[in-house]
Amino acid sequence: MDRPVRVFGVPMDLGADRRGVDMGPSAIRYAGLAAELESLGIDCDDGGNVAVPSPERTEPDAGRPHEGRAKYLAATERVCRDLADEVADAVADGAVPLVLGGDHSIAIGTVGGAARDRDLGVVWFDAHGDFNTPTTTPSGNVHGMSVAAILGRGSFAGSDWAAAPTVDPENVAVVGLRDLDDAERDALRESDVTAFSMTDVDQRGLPEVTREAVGVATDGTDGVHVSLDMDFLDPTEAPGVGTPVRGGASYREGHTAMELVSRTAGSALVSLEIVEVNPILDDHNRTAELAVELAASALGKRIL
Ligand code: B3U
Ligand code: MN
Ligand code: MN
Repeated sequence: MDRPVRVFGVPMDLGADRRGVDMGPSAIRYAGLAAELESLGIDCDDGGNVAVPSPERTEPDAGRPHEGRAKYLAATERVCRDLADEVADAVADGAVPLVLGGDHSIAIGTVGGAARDRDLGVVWFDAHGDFNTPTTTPSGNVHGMSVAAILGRGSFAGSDWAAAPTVDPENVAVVGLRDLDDAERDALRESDVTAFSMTDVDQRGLPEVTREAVGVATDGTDGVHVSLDMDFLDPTEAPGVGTPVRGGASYREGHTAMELVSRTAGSALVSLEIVEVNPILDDHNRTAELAVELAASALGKRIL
C-alpha cells in the first residue's frame, strides 16, 4: 500500500443484540494493528474513535417514526454521519480509511463517506446478507440491514440519510453467505446484488468467487470499499464475533480473500472496514489478532 492508512474506531453496539462488539476497536488496536502495518512500510496514523452513545442512555425507538422497526436508528444515524465525514476527509487527504467496528451498522457511515464524490463498488464478506429492512427484520437490529440501507431499499427510502442510495446494486457483491432470513433471501435473489453463498465457495473455490466479486465492484466504478464482517470466518478461527455461524471460511481462505483484494483491487481500494469483533466471546484475543493479520493481507502483505 503506497497510500497512508488512517485508522478509525467505532465502538458501536447499538445495532446488535449481544453486547461486546463496542470493545472491538480496542481489541484490534491492542492486538498490534499499527505496528503490523508499519512493519509493512505503511504510514499509519490513528484518527481516534467516533463518539457512540451508550445503550444505557439511549432510547431504542426515538427519532423519526419508521415503518417496521429499526432499533436505535436515530442514534445510529448520528454516529454514521460523523463517521462518513471522517472517512470522506481521509479519502480526500489521499489516505485509505481503515474502520474498526463495532457492529456492522457502521458500514452505512463508512460507505456514505467513501461514496461521497465517487461511484463506489462494495465487496461485503459476511455469513449474513445484512439485507433486511425495518419491515422484514426479525430482530430490529440495524446490523442486519446495512446492505439494504446503503442501497436505499425498503423504508430506508424516502428518509434523508440512509435513504439516499449511495451505491448501485450492480456494483455490490456479497461473499460467504450461510445464514439468511426467508424474506431477506427472497429480496436478495430479486435484487441486482451479486451474492455468493458458502455453497458457491465450496463448489467454485474462494479465489474464483473473490475475483468475480472484486470484478463486480470495480466494473465501471471509481473505486471499491471492502467490508469484512469477521463472522465470514469459521468460528473455529474467529470465535469472538457477535453472531458466529458454523461453516465459514478457513484461516487460509480468509487470507486468500484479503490477498486477492489487495492484488485485484489494488489502487482501486478506497476504504477497508473490519467489524463484529466481540472480545467478550473471544479466546485470548485471537479473533482480534486475526483481524490484524487480515488487514495486513488486504493492505499488501505477501508471504513471499
Ligand atoms: N439476519 C438476522 C441476524 C443477523 C444479521 N446480521 C447479523 N445477525 N450479524 C437479523 O437480525 O437481521
Ligand atoms: Mn454483517
Ligand atoms: Mn455477519
